[in-house]
Amino acid sequence: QASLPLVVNTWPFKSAATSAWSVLRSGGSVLDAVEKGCARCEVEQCDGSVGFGGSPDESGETTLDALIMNGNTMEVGAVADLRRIKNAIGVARAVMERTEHTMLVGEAASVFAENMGFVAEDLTTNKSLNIFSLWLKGNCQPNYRKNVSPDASKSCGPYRPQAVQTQTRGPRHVGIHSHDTIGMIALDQNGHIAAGTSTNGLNHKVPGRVGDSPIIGAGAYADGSVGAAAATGDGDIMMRFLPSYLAVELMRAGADPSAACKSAISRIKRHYSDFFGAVICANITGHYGKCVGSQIQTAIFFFFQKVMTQIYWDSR
Ligand code: SD4
Repeated sequence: QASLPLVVNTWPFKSAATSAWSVLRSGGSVLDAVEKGCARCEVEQCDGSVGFGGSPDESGETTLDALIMNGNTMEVGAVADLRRIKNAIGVARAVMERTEHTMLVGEAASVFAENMGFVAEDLTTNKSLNIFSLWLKGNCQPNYRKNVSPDASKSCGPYRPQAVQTQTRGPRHVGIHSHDTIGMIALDQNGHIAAGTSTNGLNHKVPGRVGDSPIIGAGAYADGSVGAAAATGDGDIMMRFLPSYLAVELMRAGADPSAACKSAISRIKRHYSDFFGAVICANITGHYGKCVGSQIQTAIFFFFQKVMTQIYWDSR
């Protein structure tokens, strides 16, 4: 199974894998591969969940989260709640390479990006407007709020807190078509490894919401002496468990990539049995694995088939 170099990513985003692959084949770095691969999805708006024009929040705006990590230098760049800039993974890389910081967020991150030469554009599209207006017509049910008053739950915010708890969150909000972040791992023949993510988060999220994807150790993690991992799924739950970090640490302790992914998912399922998500792992010898966690039995098979795209280049 092991073969180097290696590109592994979540979901059947083949053109992203192909882009990353061609970078490695032409001698490019693993960072370039991850950036190009994820950027390809940002341009193609993979599954509507990566890049512009997807997942409008409660105010109709699309905001982006992304992360890139160099497993050999342990440098990281991340951007969260990014507005008006399409190339979130590029901005994440600029945070890593053009600042001493690790993460920038929100409006200030967008201003930083503009200063770095990224073009400011409206991330809204007809599709995102349509998703948003359908939601408005459905009385703006607050998908991700709890403890809101019944009245408030039937009108668009601002939502008022209330003593009586209204459980609004449930499996209906998570599933194969509402969570399709790209998470990517690239490994070259010299043992260089990098990981990254890019997403537009969740439909109808509360403005300002940041998911797991840009959180180091949650959305992705890489360590050049061990391997890397990346996650996709219900970020509000996943980020509580740092599954990518956990998977890398398990591989460090000797677990093979499949077992490491499985343990990272099991840790979450112990607390949230209806959680939906997946982790992909690769070690520096080029072995890789995946694990999908879901209560939606009918979705597992479908999801399982499609969760990972991998391309090898056999140098022989
Ligand atoms: C998030 N984890 O923002 C992301 C969404 C996702 O596959 O993974 N989609 O919660």
